[in-house]
Amino acid sequence: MTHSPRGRFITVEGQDGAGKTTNLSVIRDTLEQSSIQVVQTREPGGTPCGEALRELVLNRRDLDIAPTTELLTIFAARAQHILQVIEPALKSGRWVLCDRFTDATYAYQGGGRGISLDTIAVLEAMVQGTLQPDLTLLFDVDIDTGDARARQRSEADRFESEQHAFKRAVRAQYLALAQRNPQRIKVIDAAQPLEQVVHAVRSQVKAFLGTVVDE
Ligand code: T5A
Repeated sequence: MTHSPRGRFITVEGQDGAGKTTNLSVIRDTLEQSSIQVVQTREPGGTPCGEALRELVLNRRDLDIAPTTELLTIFAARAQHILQVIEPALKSGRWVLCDRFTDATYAYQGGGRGISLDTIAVLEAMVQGTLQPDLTLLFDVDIDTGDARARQRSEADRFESEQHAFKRAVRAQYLALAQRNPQRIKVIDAAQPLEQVVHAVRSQVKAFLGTVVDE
């Protein structure tokens, strides 16, 4: 019996309104042009249970949700997502393209809410074991531009309604993560016109494909 090689795990990250969602199709197209089967998903969410938990943490403005409750809810959704979607896809040789993953937890719950990064690391180890993305594209943009773009797209959720200081801390934490993990996290200057962002995204994905083919 032959086994397919394990798939690769690609995540996109960034502040609200940075342009992640817009560029998911660019990443997907670039992979599919190389005949790679892609499972596209998102966090929080990606399973029926995870989507219900997403609704709770993003949109239930009527509830007073403590930071620890928010953190545990996001990891609860992640546990379900890994079990039902991410691991089965990777094991079957498909690639997983995920709109946000645990870097977002470090940025929003760590940077934004001020939860200790060590606490997040404990939950990360418990829920993920050794699972980590192989490539992360971090869309970085100044906060005013991100806010303006997010506003033009939809009504603000619980995170988009946060103050400037929260958003500054989120961005700073994302950039710190990129500095600590330069092999995995590639920063895209998302303040550029869309055409240039798309070009940068394609280049990063092709460079990553080159490393996979060369293995
Ligand atoms: N969260 C998530 C946590 O707190 N912890 C966690 O662990 C996780 C996983 C999820 C929220 O949950 C939080 C963080 C988030 O607040 P989400 O679904 O990721 O939210 O966010 P969305 O609301 O779907 O999307 P974003 O607000 O993040 O925006 P995007 O996807 O970055 O931006 P996008 O692509 O929708 O673009 C916004 C607008 O800008 C335009 C687009 O056309 C669109 O209209 N645009 C550009 N315009 C000009 N130039 C460019 N270069 C442009 N790029 C995009």
